[in-house]
Amino acid sequence: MVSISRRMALMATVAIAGFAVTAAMADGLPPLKQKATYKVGFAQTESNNPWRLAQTASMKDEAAKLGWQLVYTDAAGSAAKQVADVNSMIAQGVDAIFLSPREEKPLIPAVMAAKKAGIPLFLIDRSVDPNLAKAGVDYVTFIGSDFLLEGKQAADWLVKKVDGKGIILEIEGSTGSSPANDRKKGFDDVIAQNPGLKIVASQTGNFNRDEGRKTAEALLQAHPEANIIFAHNDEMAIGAISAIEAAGKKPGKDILVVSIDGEKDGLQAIIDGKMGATVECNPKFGPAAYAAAIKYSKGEKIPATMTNTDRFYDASNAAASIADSY
Ligand code: GYE
Repeated sequence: MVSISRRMALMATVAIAGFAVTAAMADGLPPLKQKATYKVGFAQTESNNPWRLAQTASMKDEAAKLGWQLVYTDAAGSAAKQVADVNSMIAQGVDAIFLSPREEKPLIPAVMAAKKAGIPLFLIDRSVDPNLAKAGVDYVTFIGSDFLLEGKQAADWLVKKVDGKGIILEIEGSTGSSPANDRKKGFDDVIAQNPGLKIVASQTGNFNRDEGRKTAEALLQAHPEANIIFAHNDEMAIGAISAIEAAGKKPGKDILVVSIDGEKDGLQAIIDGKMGATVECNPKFGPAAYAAAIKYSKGEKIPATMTNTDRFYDASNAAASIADSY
């Protein structure tokens, strides 16, 4: 009750003063002033894989095209550092913040600090716990892929490919991150509906190649009967392919590999017959991220979620797609 009447009072004051009521004001989000140029922050999670490098390049290139100043930080895989990075952007007085939150819960304080400081924040690529911070209320919007759908698409492909039968090892992304949580749920839910398929182990490989390789190595030893590996990203899938080969087995033959991202090395693994398929997760956020900020500055209503449309790669299109991959 209190918040509704306060909101109405605010809207009434704004109307009396003769200003346009922007979506931002009505929703309690900090507005973004219309300016010829901006100083914005991009808080990256880490830079240890091609996906991250492609994302950073896209954010930097697009800022340069627009003539905006970009304050760039790299949390080097630490959620605590990423919170500190966002606080430092706030202290530097940026106009808006683009955040790829490493994990769903630890980045909540960063989202809330930006809101409190009156700086609009846009989540790109990863999200935060929706029970603790709300899109359109605590931050402007989430722009990214549908991770549940990615997991589901990987599983659907597999079910068809192996005719509903197989023993699966799952290599998860960084623990507590939204893509790891949702890809697992999307994948596991489909597998649970197929009694001939069984996930015998599921462990993190932290979204990187070497940890993916080590996790695959341990799981292959513990479960020599496994004939399928689902990895939450291509880097870990490629690590797993090395582990399969080191165990004296043939990736793509003895063990089917399916993953997510669509990076160059992933597509090459498909071309080489070592990986079956990968669901695209596009890292090139620059154009969509800054376009959303410009729209927002004009007081236009921004949807709480802006979902990227991604492709699916297998042997039928990997070769044709590799040139514009990263
Ligand atoms: O799949 C992975 C990266 O957050 C969607 O993180 C992203 C994931 C992507 O490190 O390769």
